[in-house]
Amino acid sequence: MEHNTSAINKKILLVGAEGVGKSTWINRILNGEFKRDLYPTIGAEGYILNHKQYDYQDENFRFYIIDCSGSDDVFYKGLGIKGYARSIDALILMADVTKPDTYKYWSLTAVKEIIIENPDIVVIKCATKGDRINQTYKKKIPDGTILISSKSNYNLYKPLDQIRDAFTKG
Ligand SMILES: Nc1nc2c(ncn2[C@@H]2O[C@H](COP(=O)(O)OP(=O)(O)O)[C@@H](O)[C@H]2O)c(=O)[nH]1
Ligand SMILES: [Mg+2]
Repeated sequence: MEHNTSAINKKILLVGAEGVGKSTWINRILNGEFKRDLYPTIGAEGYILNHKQYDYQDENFRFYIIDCSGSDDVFYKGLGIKGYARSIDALILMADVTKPDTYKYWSLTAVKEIIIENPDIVVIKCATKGDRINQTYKKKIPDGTILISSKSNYNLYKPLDQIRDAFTKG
């Protein structure tokens, strides 16, 4: 049993439209592979990410990531994602760079309310499938969005780096 009183745990809520690549991204980090045939996420699934999956230099740093289903009827309009937002430290908003419509999820009422009700959280905007970028898609990326690819590994850890930096750098 590992007992560590100085462990830093940060809870992250990961949201975005269905099919943008949320589960694929987590799986890429946890298992080091790009899998095409993940089951669709039902409800929400939690994953612990520690220095074994990702070299933080600091062994005490751990993320608890909640991967939310992207099914909007169930999850974004009703009780949905807000129930999982309790005591979060960060919110990752994910979209698919090849489907600009998926940026709209970032301004759904439930998402806006999470940000209003948790004013101290770190909010990270991130567009997936960067391996399929072209000029048209590029123009539609909102300001401040990190482009990533779980396929090519491009910027794979950058969303987590930014969250960690927000809590470790003064
Ligand atoms: N080309 C490409 N496809 C991706 C990438 N990330 C995810 N996908 C594909 O997008 C589809 C949906 O991914 P999934 O993780 O289930 O999306 P989720 O609903 O947001 O969890 C799958 O077919 C993935 O293989 C990526 O970085 N590049
Ligand atoms: Mg999923």
